[in-house]
Amino acid sequence: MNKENQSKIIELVRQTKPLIFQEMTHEKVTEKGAADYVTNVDVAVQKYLKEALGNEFPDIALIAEEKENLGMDPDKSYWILDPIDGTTNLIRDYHLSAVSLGLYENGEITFGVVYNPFTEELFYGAKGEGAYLNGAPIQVSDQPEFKDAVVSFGSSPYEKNRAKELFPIFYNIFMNCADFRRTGSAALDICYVACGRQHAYLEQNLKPWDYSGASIILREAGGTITDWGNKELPYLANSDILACVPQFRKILLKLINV
Ligand code: LIP
Repeated sequence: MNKENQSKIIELVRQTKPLIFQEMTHEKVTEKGAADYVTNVDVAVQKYLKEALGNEFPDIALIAEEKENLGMDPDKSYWILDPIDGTTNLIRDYHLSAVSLGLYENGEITFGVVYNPFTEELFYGAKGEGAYLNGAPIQVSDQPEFKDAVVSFGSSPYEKNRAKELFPIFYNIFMNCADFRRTGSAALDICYVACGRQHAYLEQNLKPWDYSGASIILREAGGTITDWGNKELPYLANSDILACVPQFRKILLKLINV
């Protein structure tokens, strides 16, 4: 993706801000499942970006959260879009929600944008070209000691049946690090590792649109992201996510797989 097209995409994502604030003035919430919601804001942002990206890049198909995610062919190129990552946060006016967009081509994510219009923070990363926050280069933290690490976790609120297995793992990690965080947005959590605000983020069974856009941002900032078995991410399927600074990968894999 050349620089000119990167700027075009970033501008298209930025243009979701007035639409998001406009749609929030008449917010309508629909429950998709237990603790799983969609709003008119999610739907409007997805419709806008589907049209805008389709006009600019007609050869690239779309995979998106709201009913736009069937028949994924690994040989095709796709935009992988979460119109609002952190929908529960949006509904609660928590200001930790983001538009997350990734470009999937030849089996990998080569470009990603994550934009939080509430904090006016735009993260992006391009394969081999580094990662940026509002235009400034970002790097993961080089913190040496895990006892001083800040770790963020995802509680899988849509699948509370996992809690019995999950929380003992989180307990083990908590007892060995400095402290925990929970933002409620996987895309922002992964970007917060990329810019050094935290050292790791983990969650089970995330959807492609929750993790794809941010994954290239973390990698280009010097971080690592795999599933809980230390395997490459599928991008076109759900996956457990372990995103972290390289120096803590070994201890986290040990604590996860105790
Ligand atoms: C959310 C993720 C979050 C996770 C939630 C949900 P959504 O995405 O960002 O990390 O805990 O279960 O998957 O549904 O707001 O796009």
